[in-house]
Formats: sequence, C-alpha cells, structure tokens
Amino acid sequence: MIKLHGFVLSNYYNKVKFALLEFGIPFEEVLSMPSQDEAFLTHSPLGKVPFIETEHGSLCESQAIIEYLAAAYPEKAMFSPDPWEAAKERELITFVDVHLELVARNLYKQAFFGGTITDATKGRTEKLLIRHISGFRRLAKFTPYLRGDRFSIADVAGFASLPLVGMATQAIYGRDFLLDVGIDWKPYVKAINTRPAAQRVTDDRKAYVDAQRQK
Ligand SMILES: N[C@@H](CCC(=O)N[C@@H](CS)C(=O)NCC(=O)O)C(=O)O
Repeated sequence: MIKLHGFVLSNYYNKVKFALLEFGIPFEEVLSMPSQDEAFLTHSPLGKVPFIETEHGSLCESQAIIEYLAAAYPEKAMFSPDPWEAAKERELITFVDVHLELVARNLYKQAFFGGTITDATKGRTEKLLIRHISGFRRLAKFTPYLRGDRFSIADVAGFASLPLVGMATQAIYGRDFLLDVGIDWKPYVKAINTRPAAQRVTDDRKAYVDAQRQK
C-alpha cells in the first residue's frame, strides 16, 4: 500500500492526502517532518514533504505524485477525461502552486513563524503576487469551483493552498491580496469542506494543532 509521508500542517501533504481520499486510493499516513538527514534525502532529495513510498520506490513533489496516481489508477479519473479540460485543470494547479503559493511562501517566516523578513523581500513578493493573483483571477471561475460548476483536481490544490496566500498577505501587508481582487476564498474553502475527504483533512489538521497546544 502507498505510504504518504509528511505532516498535517503541510499544505502540499494535504493536497496529496485530499486527492488520495477523494479518489478512494488506499494509503497509510506516516508522520515525517522535513529533514536534511541522509536517510530522509534518499526518499526526498530536498528534504521536503510530502513524499510517497510505493512498490517502485519513493517519489516526492506533490504534483509528480498526483500525476503518478492519475496514471496508475486511470479508473479513478482524477483528471477530466476531456484532454482540454484536463489541461485547464493542470494550468490552474500550476497557478496555485507555483505562481501563488510558492511566491507567498517568502512571507511565511514572518507571517506564521515569528521570524522577520526584509523589506526587500516584502516589496519583491508584493509585486509578484499582485501580478500573479490578477492573472489567476482571469483564469479561475469560482462558480463555485475553480473550473466552474464541477469540482476538479484543481480544487484539491486550491483548497490546500489558497488560505495560506490570503492569510500570509493579510499578516504582512494588512490586506488579503486575494480578497482585494474579489476572490473570497473562505466560502470557497467552506464549500469544498462539505466533501468528506476535505473534512477529514481539516479535522486531522485541527486535531494536530489541539494536541500541540496541550503539550
Ligand atoms: N514543490 C513541493 C513543495 C513541498 C514543500 O515546500 N514542503 C514543505 C512543507 S509544506 C517542506 O517540506 N518544507 C521544508 C523545507 O523547505 O526544507 C511539493 O509540491 O511537494
């Protein structure tokens, strides 16, 4: 059975976990924190989570994992069977993961972890995010899902990462850059959270946070 390594506060771990649950692919979770230990790097060469262990070996990078799962379990139809639709789903995932989340990640140290980032980082990140979010706004439908009235794999990425973009920009700049362009991500996330797979991801994350607080 597939082993999913990572921890439930990681958005990329939750992206893969949501997909596995949503599409009914059996897996077990293994609590693993990012690490630069030699043994860890043999599974995930940058020391990041998530990675999966399979009968073939280890695989990291959430989107590579999703693509592997989609190819290995064609009957699950993780992407749309229509080639154009499937490409549009991948386009949205790239926007969420690369153009939004990866850029907003520059803010996390100060936004979430009590550290400090430089004014140069704030300025550069602001410019990039404003441009990328405005592009994303043109692409994503939010009626109510990213591709329109049909839930898709793109929403798995959106659910996992859009809240971080909104919260990080709010924390650093005093305004939510997503909300600024009319992307009200809270009802979007709430709508997706009605799905049992998403609810499980949310519940597990909350349980972990509560357990940490009680320590
Ligand atoms: N592009 C990677 C990003 C994974 C990633 O950034 N994971 C974070 C946790 S959310 C991590 O392991 N960070 C530790 C580090 O950067 O050393 C993916 O899609 O899986």
